[in-house]
Amino acid sequence: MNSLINTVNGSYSGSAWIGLFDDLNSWRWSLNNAALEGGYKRWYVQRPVNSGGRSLCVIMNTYGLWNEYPCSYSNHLICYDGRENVSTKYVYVNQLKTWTEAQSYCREHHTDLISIRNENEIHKIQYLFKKEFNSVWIGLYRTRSWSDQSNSSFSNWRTGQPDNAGNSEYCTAVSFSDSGSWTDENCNTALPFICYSVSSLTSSRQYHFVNENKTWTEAQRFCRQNYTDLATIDNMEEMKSLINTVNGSYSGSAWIGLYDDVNSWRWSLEDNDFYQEGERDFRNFYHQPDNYNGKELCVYMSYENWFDSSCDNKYTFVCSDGRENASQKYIWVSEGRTWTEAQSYCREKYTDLASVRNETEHQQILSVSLGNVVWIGLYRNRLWSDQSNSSFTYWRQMVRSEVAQPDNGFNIPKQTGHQHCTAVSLQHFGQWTDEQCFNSLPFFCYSGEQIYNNFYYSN
Ligand SMILES: [Ca+2]
Ligand SMILES: [Ca+2]
Ligand SMILES: [Ca+2]
Repeated sequence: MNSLINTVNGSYSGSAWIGLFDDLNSWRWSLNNAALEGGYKRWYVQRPVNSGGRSLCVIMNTYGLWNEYPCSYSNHLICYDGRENVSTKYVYVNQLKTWTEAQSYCREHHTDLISIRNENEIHKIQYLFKKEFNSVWIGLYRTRSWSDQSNSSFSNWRTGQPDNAGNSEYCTAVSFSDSGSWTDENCNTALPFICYSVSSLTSSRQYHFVNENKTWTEAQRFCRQNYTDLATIDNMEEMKSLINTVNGSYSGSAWIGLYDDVNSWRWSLEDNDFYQEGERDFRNFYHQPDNYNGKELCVYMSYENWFDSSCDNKYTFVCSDGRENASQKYIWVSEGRTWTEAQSYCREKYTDLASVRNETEHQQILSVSLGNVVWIGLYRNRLWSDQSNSSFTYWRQMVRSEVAQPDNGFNIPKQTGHQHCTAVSLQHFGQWTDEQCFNSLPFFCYSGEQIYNNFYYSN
């Protein structure tokens, strides 16, 4: 925070954006940190709005309906007990606690705060309401998110903030008139902003080679317990430094933190206000996605059906135009382009590649594209175990008869479609291959964190 304030150095005394925002779709259950999105919901109102700016926890009323509620208020609670030898699965706790205190209490005495995944579970706990007539904490909560998906929990709110004035303040600004304290503001306000970059000079990522055979998940657990995480690699310098830790002592394959999650689809158009609850999750895949050759990270529509496909294929595409004076909502572009080229074209001329939020839009897009194969805005990236967003890759290229990596086990019996984790191949200069995650391999951890202290003020 001090380093950020120094960047501006007194040259500006208003407010400027930082990366913290409030995502209304980010509800999670305390138990296993399971995401609510796409699951069973019982909201009292159509959609929570974070009224008051601090309503990031959830109470259930006597009718079993849910409502957002400030986490620092006190309520009774219901714990869930998942232990095998326990006969009472749901325990009403007749004590007043804040949400965090309630979570600690349940974790200490039982398993966790209650999760509710279907109507049946509501029926099971209804008798608890008949006895008591208070609202109770349930395990549903969320936290504000950082733009770079980092999980910093530091905050520096000004007194009385965040307040979500007018239920329209979901982004965060630093106020330089008030020694850098934070306020929540309407995201559509135009303000100067602060970016950051990570300079390799300030990177303190130390790699550690662990010469024990483990599955990818076991290796991840080991690294998180003993270091920071499985290795993330940002550039060729770091790749060299990682190889040097082996120092010729091993010449096979070893895990790094990169993996492929076939459910990590996102829309090119990210605007939160554009999607109502559940609308990000509309899909119409047909026997897909299968990531058939390991490179299928973009989605096209062919008639009714969606397919994942290599982003380098050239297809016609559908842009969306969200501007107020737009004459058409969807525009079919009949020229074949790669997915990335199509995205650039749509962003330049209209708003973005088309998102499909429901069956009505699905039909509208079908009708403008006249039955052609078209790219839509759905895509994904491989992910790093530590959630860093490094886009560096060092895949093994095609050599003679070997297929280029990643290949998702293309043409290898029993492996086709099952290679979701990434290994460094030390016999091949450290180049990467995708492998089955349950293979047992040595692995690379890292310790230390990137120090994000290069701030840039937009002025
Ligand atoms: Ca505010
Ligand atoms: Ca496919
Ligand atoms: Ca492979």
